[in-house]
Amino acid sequence: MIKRVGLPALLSLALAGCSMEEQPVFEPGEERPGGDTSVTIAGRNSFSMPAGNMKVTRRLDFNVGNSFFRNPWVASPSSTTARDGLGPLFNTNSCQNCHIKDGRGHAPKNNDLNKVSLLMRISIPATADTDPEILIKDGSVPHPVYGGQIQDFALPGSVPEGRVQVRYEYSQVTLKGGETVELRKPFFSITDPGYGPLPDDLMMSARVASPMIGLGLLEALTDSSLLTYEDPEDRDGDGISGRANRVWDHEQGRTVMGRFGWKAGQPNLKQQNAAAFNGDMGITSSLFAEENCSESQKSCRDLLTGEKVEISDKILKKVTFYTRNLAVPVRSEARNKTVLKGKKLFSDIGCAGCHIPSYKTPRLRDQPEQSDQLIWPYTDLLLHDMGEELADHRPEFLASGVEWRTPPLWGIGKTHEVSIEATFLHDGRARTIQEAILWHGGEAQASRDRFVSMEKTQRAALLKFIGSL
Ligand code: HEC
Ligand code: HEC
Ligand SMILES: [Ca+2]
Ligand SMILES: [Ca+2]
Ligand SMILES: [Ca+2]
Repeated sequence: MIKRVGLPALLSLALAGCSMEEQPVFEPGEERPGGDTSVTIAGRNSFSMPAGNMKVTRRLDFNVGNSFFRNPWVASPSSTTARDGLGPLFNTNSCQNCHIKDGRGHAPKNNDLNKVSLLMRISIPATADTDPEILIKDGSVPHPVYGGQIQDFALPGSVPEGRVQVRYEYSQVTLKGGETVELRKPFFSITDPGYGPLPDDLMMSARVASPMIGLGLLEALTDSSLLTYEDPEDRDGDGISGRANRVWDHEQGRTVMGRFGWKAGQPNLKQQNAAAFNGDMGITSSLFAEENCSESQKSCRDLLTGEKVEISDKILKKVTFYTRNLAVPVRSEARNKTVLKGKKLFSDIGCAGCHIPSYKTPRLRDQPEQSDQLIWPYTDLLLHDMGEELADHRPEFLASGVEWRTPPLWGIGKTHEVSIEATFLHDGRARTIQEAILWHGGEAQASRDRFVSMEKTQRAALLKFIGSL
């Protein structure tokens, strides 16, 4: 595993210059980022395969989970009783509409966000009167009428909560050698509010759907293997702190480490999935039995059927099995010389300080696929201050308005094979991997600056390495 580059290491590197340059080395196993779960695959289905080490008998469950992830849910009552209960308020009618081909979503090109694989979380500032219980369990204060998320669709008879609009401002960055890169920064607003005016101090956080591969392996990691990278006071002086989010586990009824979502606001896949069914599709479950419309959203309330659990525990379990077992593709170019050069630069300039290359999963009795695997996700799942430019100014549990969870980079090179429209970063502002790097600020400012001031050939090697993941 590549060690984190501390300040002394960075200094000695700078002093050593080129003369002492070590040879980049291939590490055993790194071509199979998901260990034995990895699969050899390219093209549109790159993110849609079951874990390579899954027994045939378990594939049936994977396929059932897949059908509930992919197929549209419908309004109840309906003859399709296994998949009814959609709405009254919702963002779209299937998981796959946002997680396109099990990959990520994208930001809109034009002004109209409806039918785009992005969602808008909302909240209002906490005050002295805020019930502390709300902050402990929700992580932020929901709007009293609109809740914690804008649902921009509604069943006939009810009304959507609004339309999410975006406008971009463009700027240029000049890299060493004179090449320029255009960046675009999104500015979001909500128009046509369906349930009364929204306050001026509404906090908004636009989020693009994230890719679904390798999630069961990240869930399997022990807290302690991740917490070793926490350094909230930056005691090792490398400019990188990093701390875990602490979020509410609804099943256990206590606060635990957060792992999923762009701010690590969800503790595990079951809860993340149940929250998605409820928040994004209006499907209630034993975990989230309340529909996503508030008391004052009368046209929504009037349509409620009284059905408390629209997705059964049995089906939620299959969907969760599915989301745990989507395979990470094998890296075909992991031994390429330029790729290995880029890999070394990735650690030399500090990228690997947050995008931690590898871990071992523990032995797991009930999850043979994820058990005992050497994995290469390139994340620490911790929160980092990423600077003002990326800030959403909306807290989520311990995550402040400038903090984001380091996203895994495995499979990222296949993003555009899976969906040509896919975009990077939490709000999808980056159209390319290079743009995503150039937006890094805060704790990542120093490594971003070193990327800008590299020779063009070095930058190309670094990008080729990331493209090979
Ligand atoms: C409206 C678009 C949308 C729909 C529909 C949707 N998701 Fe998501 N999904 C997202 C976004 C956005 C995130 C990141 C959420 C965050 O940052 O809090 C996400 C995150 C996730 C994650 C965590 C991924 C990670 O790396 O942390 C899982 C798992 C997931 N969704 C599963 C589902 C399932 C299952 C469904 C269907 C019930 C679903 N999603 C439907 C947009 C969507
Ligand atoms: C201080 C921690 C940190 C460092 C250092 C860092 N990153 Fe990141 N990286 C992040 C976080 C956090 C995000 C997500 C930010 C967001 O979505 O707003 C991210 C996002 C990315 C993405 C986009 C991922 C996606 O799924 O959209 C890429 C690519 C990336 N980083 C590459 C790099 C490279 C290359 C370097 C070195 C030049 C680097 N990172 C250094 C924390 C870091
Ligand atoms: Ca419903
Ligand atoms: Ca809402
Ligand atoms: Ca540090």
